[in-house]
Amino acid sequence: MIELYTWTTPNGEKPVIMLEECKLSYEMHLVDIGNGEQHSDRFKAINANEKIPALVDRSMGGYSQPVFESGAILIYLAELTGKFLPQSTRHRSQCFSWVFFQVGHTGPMIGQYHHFNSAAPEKIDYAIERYRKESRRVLGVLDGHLANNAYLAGDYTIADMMHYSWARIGLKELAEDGEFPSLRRWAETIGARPAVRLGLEKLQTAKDARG
Ligand SMILES: N[C@@H](CCC(=O)N[C@@H](CS)C(=O)NCC(=O)O)C(=O)O
Repeated sequence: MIELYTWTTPNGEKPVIMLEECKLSYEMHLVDIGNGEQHSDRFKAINANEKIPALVDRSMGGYSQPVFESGAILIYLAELTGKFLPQSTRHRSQCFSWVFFQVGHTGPMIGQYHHFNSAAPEKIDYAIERYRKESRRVLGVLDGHLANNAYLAGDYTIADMMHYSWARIGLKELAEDGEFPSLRRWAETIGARPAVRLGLEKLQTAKDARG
């Protein structure tokens, strides 16, 4: 059985989407990061970095496989199932380029923008402007690529799953009406996928059940 440790955040949504896309059975364990549950000894044993998401695969026979970092989790599941990761080195490396672009740029820039603009106790104009500008640049990079491509790396892959939740937030918080049209078209396509809808619904239902 696969155990997923997650929460209702953009990084936490990615593995739920992938698990649903792969039709794998899994147990969802919510880790309320607002309450500091990511710092518990039990969770630290799974992810020493004390952040969601993390996964433990107990279906490996003699041992349990812990995996942390959303990118590593999606690659693990793609290798396990043979799905959503191209086979050829050429196409696989394109997919990894966009996966790592998400890990290094899309997530951190939009995440920092969101933090400084909406959560920080003090308004620091320099930080807000720095991350606003860089986030918008990243949204532009994605939009430019998607103007000529249906998905980020050939067919629908883990690169798209890595980006979906962050793109949704970026478009909501950082884009003017009608801006980044190709990214919007792509986000609507991904958001309409039954597995994406089901995964996000399950995650929200699990959180609501916690009260
Ligand atoms: N690069 C990591 C980022 C993970 C991350 O930042 N998780 C956040 C939630 S989206 C978290 O656990 N925050 C709690 C904390 O920082 O204490 C990944 O992609 O998995």
